[in-house]
Amino acid sequence: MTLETTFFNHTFANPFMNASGVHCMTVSELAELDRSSAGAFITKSCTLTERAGNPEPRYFDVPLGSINSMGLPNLGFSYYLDYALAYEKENEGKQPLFFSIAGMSAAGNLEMLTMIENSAFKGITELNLSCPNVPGKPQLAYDFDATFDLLKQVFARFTKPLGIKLPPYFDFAHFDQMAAILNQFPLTYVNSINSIGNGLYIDPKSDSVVIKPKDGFGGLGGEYVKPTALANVRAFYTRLNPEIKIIGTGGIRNGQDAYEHLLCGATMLQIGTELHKEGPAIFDRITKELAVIMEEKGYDSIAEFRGKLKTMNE
Ligand code: RRO
Repeated sequence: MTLETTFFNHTFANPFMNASGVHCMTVSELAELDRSSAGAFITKSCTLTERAGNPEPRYFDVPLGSINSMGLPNLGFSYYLDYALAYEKENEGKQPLFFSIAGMSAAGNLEMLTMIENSAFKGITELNLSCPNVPGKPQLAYDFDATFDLLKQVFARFTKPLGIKLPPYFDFAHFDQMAAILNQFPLTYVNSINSIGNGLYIDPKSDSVVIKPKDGFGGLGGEYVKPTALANVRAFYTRLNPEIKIIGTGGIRNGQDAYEHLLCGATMLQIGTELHKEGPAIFDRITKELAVIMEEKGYDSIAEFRGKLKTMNE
């Protein structure tokens, strides 16, 4: 029995990764992910220049998940590109690195992509179109025309492997429209979902919000979001060209959650809220739990059940 997963011409030991933003801001956090049992890992979404992000408290664990309004704090594009190039030099032949960018404008994204294109970077770039937390900046992927225009410009200059991080959608019309746009581009993957934007959590004792930015509004993660994440993974798996793989993110806390994302069609799996709660040791626990479920069901590999969700009309 194996959890090995082939994605972008590479066989990863297992499908698990961190979700960008969790445990990946600094070189020392990234080194901990590298030493963990995760099959791969990704850097914090970055901007051209360093950002302090929103005022604290800006991340809060709640009983059914988390709420955050980090506001894109990061150490700047060059910090992560320098790390990525050094990592690749030291780890030739190891699994490719995922590199997340989230420009403050289309021009910022195109500038970072041009620098990645012209660098020696050999890994996979994730373009985050779904940060819900920068005051005054709506999530780009909720604007279908702007998403199409940006991807057109991106693929006119960028030839390395590229995936995009999407927000959750909640209507079949939106799944259809977004899939029709994405199918026009040679994307390596689509990552669904980012946090459910702009939730509001109230502390019952104090009658107060629990994070400071945006009067308490923030992106939801964890148990709250799993059904929405599974729906988005399934909706894109059944609509996108098969060359475009799906990374499933949202509400993965245990082996069963991971198994469900794989049944819906995900190839790689990312963990945010639960990684924040447990630290990188989660990857040991969850790989074992997934292996136990596969054994109970008689599967030797993920490929045997990926995408094979049953519906009631068959
Ligand atoms: O930094 C953040 O506030 C943040 C980002 Br960029 C994102 O993509 N998703 C999220 O929940 N928080």
